[in-house]
Amino acid sequence: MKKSIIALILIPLLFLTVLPASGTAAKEERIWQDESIYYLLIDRYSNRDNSNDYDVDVRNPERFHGGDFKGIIDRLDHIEDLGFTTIALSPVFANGKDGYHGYWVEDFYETEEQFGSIDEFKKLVKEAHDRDIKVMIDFPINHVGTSHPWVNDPDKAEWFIDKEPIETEDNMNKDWLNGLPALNQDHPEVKEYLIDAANWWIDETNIDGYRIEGVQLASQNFVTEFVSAVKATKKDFYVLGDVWSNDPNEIAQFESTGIDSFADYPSVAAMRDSFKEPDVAMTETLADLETNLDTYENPYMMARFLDNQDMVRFTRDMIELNQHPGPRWRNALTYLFTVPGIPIVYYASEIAVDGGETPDNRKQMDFRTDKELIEYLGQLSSVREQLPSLTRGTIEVLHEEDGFTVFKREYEEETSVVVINNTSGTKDIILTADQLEANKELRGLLAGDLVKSNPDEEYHIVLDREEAEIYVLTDKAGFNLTYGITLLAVLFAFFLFLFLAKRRGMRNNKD
Ligand SMILES: [Ca+2]
Ligand SMILES: [Ca+2]
Repeated sequence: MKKSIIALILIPLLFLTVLPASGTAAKEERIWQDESIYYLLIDRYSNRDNSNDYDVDVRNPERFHGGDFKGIIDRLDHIEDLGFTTIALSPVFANGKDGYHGYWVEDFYETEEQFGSIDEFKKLVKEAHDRDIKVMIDFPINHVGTSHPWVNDPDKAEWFIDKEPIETEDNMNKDWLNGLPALNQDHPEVKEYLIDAANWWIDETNIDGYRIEGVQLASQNFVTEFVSAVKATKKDFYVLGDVWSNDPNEIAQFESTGIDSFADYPSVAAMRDSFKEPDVAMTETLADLETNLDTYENPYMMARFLDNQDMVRFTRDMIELNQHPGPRWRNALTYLFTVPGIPIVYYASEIAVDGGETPDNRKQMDFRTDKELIEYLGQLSSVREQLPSLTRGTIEVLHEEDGFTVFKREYEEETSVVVINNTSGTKDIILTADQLEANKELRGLLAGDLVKSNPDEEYHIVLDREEAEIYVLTDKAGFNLTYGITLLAVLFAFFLFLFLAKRRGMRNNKD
């Protein structure tokens, strides 16, 4: 029959019109610079086993609150919803009394009994891996707790540099290090012990990385040997270093140790200033970005963050200015997730938790609050995962004015454009053919905005106050769409004609 022949021709044509347009780079194997890290304090995250709450006082911020490995396992859904690809944990090792933060180690071969058993920890790693989430832990290389048996062992006197308080930079607030015995890492037995223990945890539990605090306090020969040893133990093993400095040149000096990533302390202050309120020029923040690209050997591996367990929480900056934290965090996170570098988000950022100086910045996680930021982070993570240009691409700032920022990322065939309107009014911008390839379209992946290049080969982007959008440049679907609509109209007219003809025929028969 004529009707079915036409349908057979038309239907495949219709399908062709809805095929996705090209423009995104081919999916490649995940590398560390593609990761996004969620850092949490085990004790403050989730308590799902009361049988290990031996010395807990939830009203005292300087004591254990009861969080454990089982609690984290039960919250893996939450972390997966946020889209993080790596979880970083505070130290898991057995600690002395009130060592809730994990830095008062008394045994490098045992888990802290209040966090759970090593089997529970292994289960946590396995369940995270089953969800394609990596797990890294803090490995304290510089100090042990005062209750560590070595401290009072006369045979181990040379294992320590001294037992005097360690002076640290005041602004970094490393209070728990003060008074801790410092290890003599150049002593061959100490070096061997720490490296053996680090390798043992990798072999035993299959973790994916270590975070090292206070790299600048350590023997650099030791750090170099430590890093090369752990990297030889597991393929793609990752080491993140914390150098407490606001000077990029000082941090860059430690790149020769082989550490993969460094916490980007120098960028934090300007970034917080840029996003704690609207209408602030991004000049300094964008200059920091440029400095990173110029200074570091691996700028794309710099670990970028807005706050951590040693800082006043970012939310506090907003509250002090009577700003609503939601939009502030959304814009800041959009920036953090779309510029070169690995984002590290400190737990409870997703609920915009407030907190002052340590230990007030280590509050108990609350899972029963507002979901707004949680959903946004999930979306942001998914866009970052979809677009390799955001983690691997070049960056070019196209526009910046008082918090309205537009930048372009390019990787292989993929071009993305990030627009952040961190101002108190609607903003628009015209991107010209010399900034962006003409005759294509920009597809927004956060809010679903669509911008086509106009007859003058320009893209006119309009964004509401405090909103952000991440666009990917794709071939115009416009022609296909019009074609599809036309085909649908033709089909509809055809069937309508058949229907009317049939009805007319029936009527004629009746007559
Ligand atoms: Ca517990
Ligand atoms: Ca203990």
